[in-house]
Amino acid sequence: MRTNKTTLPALKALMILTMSVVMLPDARAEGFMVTDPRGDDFGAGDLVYPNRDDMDKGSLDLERIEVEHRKDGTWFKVRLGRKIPDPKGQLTYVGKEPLQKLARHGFYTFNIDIYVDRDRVVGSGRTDTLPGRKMSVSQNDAWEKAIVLTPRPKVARAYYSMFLEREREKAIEAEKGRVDREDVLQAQEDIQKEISKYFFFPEQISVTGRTIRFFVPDSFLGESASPEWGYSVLVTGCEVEQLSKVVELTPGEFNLMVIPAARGRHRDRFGIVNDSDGNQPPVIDVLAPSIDEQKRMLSDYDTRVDRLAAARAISPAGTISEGSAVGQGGTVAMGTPTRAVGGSGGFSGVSPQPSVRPVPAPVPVPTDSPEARRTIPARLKTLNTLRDDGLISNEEYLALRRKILSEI
Ligand SMILES: [Ca+2]
Ligand SMILES: [Ca+2]
Repeated sequence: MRTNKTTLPALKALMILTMSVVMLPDARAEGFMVTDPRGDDFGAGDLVYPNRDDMDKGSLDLERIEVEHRKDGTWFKVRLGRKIPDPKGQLTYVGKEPLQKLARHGFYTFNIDIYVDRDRVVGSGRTDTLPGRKMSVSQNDAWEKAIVLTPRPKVARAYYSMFLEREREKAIEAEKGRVDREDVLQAQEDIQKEISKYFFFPEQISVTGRTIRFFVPDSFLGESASPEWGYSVLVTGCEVEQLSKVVELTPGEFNLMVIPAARGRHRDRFGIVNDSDGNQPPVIDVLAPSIDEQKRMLSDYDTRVDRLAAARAISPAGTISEGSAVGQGGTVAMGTPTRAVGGSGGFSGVSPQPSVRPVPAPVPVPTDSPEARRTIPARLKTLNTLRDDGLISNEEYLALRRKILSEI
């Protein structure tokens, strides 16, 4: 390798390899694995699957995650409790188009979010999760990077951008009473940068039986995924078609492709049975050391004070977060600012958030006014691109376009 032809990537790989070997030879070279209890695909205990042919007990049951290191990144291999249904041969619910056109990566029924706590310092990092999960991540495990495995990665990213643009616009208006063109452009640029820094939506994906593999480059994680980091993993049902009811670009209601949960039994939702609370997260399975711990995690929330159920991370090497000795409550404040996105005006919050509460109270925003629509052309442009690339169906295009234009 040490010839004139040595390329930069090769050097980088060599450096990473050398570093890895020094830091943790075996684990880095061979990867690692974590397991989750079987049969706990019921959220806090009382979530039942929608009444549909392609989902049943076991379908979204996380069983294990294997991590394999490769030259330029990490392969995550997740095994579920049942064979993963193929979009091939299925039709969309609305419009009856081939589902495969929209869900191009061999799966369509679930999302897996992995929030990665790299530094293991209590209160250092973000504690929000993507819209629709109705969860936070514990301060103990505040994250630096999020991997979002979803059947339509490009669309998910675009919808999330549009959501943040609108949130940001409202925050700007609340702050200075108007939104100028340069504000919009700046906001768009910031949002793209922030999403790229914090979120990765894998597109190298393969499905075999009940296992799904996906690749995350080192350029995103900074290095190969380490067993010393913390991983908070949430499994949700995927609302693969963004029907008009889901495409609510309204703060507090926007849901990024998650099948919601509601009392009773439904075709298009997860059911909540046994009179358990209707506000529980629609998260079917969470990586946890035991079923009891999962139940505790998912039922520990309080809507009166906007306290969300907080996910706890698993560190495969058992690395305890610095500063967490005091207790498991996850409310100890430490140096680095935390960030929270949901309802708080997006990423722009450069000012440190007090880290006592996982999610700050929403910033009061004005109701829609003629001023609060500057990002509409930008969002319509994004929408046109998605349609032109064949990534969204015509029904989705029309529904979302109507929604955006109705803001005028
Ligand atoms: Ca499980
Ligand atoms: Ca962290």
